[in-house]
Amino acid sequence: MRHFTSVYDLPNLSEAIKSALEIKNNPYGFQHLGKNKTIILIFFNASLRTRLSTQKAAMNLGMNTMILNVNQDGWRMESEMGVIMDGDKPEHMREAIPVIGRFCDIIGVRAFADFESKEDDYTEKILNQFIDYSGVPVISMEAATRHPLQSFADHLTIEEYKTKARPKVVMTWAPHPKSLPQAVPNSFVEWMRQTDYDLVVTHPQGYELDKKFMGDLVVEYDQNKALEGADFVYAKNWSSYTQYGEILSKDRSWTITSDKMSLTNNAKFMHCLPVRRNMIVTDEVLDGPASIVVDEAENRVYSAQTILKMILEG
Ligand code: SN0
Repeated sequence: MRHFTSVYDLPNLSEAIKSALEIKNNPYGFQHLGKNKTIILIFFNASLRTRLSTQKAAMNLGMNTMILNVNQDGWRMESEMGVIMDGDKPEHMREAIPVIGRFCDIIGVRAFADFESKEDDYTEKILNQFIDYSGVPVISMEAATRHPLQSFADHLTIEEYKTKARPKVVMTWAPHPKSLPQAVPNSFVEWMRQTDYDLVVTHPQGYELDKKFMGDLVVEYDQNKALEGADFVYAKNWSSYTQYGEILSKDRSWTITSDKMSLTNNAKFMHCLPVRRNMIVTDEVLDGPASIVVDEAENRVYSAQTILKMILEG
């Protein structure tokens, strides 16, 4: 594996899960791999878990880490080719990326969808420039259309908590005040479809995800019906894909409450965080015994470490 941008980059998903569980049991067992190796983490957007867990994963492997917050500490970067650079962006990615590549062995990139162009977002314009110009392996720390390190941690968490071979996993849209990317739900669905779970997706009309991720999965538009018998409830907001970036609903009858959870098979509640309390989920559910969001976040370390280890092993 050279780059990691989606589940399809893994040579074998169940082996990767096994490896993550081994690393979790023995996190410092592979320190020799990272000696004198450097990872640079580039952030075009804010981060808490991704930044700290990826840095921790790199440290566990004996690597050095450098972090650049592009829009705060760096020059503003131009990404268009052929432009006359007479505006407010002094640096072009075409040079910046190969320069960064000379300073490190692996690059992690976070570049969310910015909703200015659906085409630029869905062709992963920024992430692909890093792949094309850096000369080193690139890992996605949430790009425009996917968040594979999150999905890997989510999968690992379900494997740890499941009490039957084929649990019912329900991904539900929930309301939010802002326009959020589709990366987390796209990636979660894509990842779950690689495993034999009973996956159900529920959302209001107009929130259909790109077919590329959904495949032939049929949406259940009735959230209560979807939640019946669920073993895991994975809540997430996203903005519309078809009416790109728009908020079509803030309907709080979709908020995950104790009443909604009582429809399930004593389900565990999951969310990638940060989570808007009493919009996405009530305090009662989030602070109650069903919530496994902190364990899920901890697994971000082991998912990142598994990927970095595979890349270091070449
Ligand atoms: C990001 C998203 O893709 O939904 C990152 C999730 C891991 N979430 C947000 O940007 C939340 C921002 C907010 O205002 O709640």
